[in-house]
Amino acid sequence: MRLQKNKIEELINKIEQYDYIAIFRHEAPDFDALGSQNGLYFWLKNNFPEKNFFVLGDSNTEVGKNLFPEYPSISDDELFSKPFLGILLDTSDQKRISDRRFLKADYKIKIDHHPADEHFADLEIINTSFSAVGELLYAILSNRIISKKYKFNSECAKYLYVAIAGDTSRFQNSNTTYYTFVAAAGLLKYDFNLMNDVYMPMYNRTIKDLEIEKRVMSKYKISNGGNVAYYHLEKEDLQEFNIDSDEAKKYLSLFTFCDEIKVWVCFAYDSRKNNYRVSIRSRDIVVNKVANKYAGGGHKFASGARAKNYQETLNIIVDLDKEIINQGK
Ligand SMILES: [Mn+2]
Repeated sequence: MRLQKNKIEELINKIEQYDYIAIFRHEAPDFDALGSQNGLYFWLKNNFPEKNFFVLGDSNTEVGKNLFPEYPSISDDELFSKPFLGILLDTSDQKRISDRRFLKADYKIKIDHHPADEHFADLEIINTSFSAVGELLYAILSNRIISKKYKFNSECAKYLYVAIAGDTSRFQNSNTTYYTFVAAAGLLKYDFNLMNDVYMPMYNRTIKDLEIEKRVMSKYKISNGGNVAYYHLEKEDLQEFNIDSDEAKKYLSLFTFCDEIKVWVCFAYDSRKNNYRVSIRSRDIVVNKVANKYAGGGHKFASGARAKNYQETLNIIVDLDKEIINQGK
């Protein structure tokens, strides 16, 4: 059973019960976090026009700049002094939830596809077999319990599609399943244009991007073991191109299809935290064990971590080389 009926019933009961509903997601959001958040928002707004919905989280993100609406910041009076339902998306551990005021929610519902180490919501709908929370939300909202009473709309469909395309790297990653395509097919029944409304705003490239790619290509190194490619984007690089450490990892996709490279890593200097943001990708090497060792975690083939300094970034590469041998690859 992919979805538990009683949990879907509980979810819709709570949505019906509360007049104030706030949707949260993780910090440094990706397309799944923002896509599922916006998708759910437009679904709720369309089906419950009389209720008040709030989209929360840091707004200083470059991800999908022209794709997602800007939301006004929310004062304590507007929402947080009232009993509200908090819906938490795409976040396995509560310290990564953007906007700490989720703690004030009267009732918390977590909807996620990451393996869960901690439980912090009153209702948790977690299933790691879904490629994206966008796919999980599609399955929930199109389930008969809900769909016999409530409707999808194209705005919601577009954003859930964005969420799925993001977490599967456009249906290329191994997390893509038969059900992922069922969801994508279901969403494409609605009125949005794949190229103009989805892929162009998601992957729009500028000449600056080409210049950063040139920099990454000139800087990347191969590990001593020969299996890991990695690049550092230092403070000066990021300043020169005026990008932050969040954006640096998007150039990892340059390495995806090189079969001599089994794991590829981006180290981006984070001036705010004075350390390196680490992003690790692979096709079939499990990398989240190494990420866990360095204050991180995530999916089996796509993880994030933190390195205290340059030396520690090199230690991570040594660990990944060992891990590849341990896994017999
Ligand atoms: Mn996700």
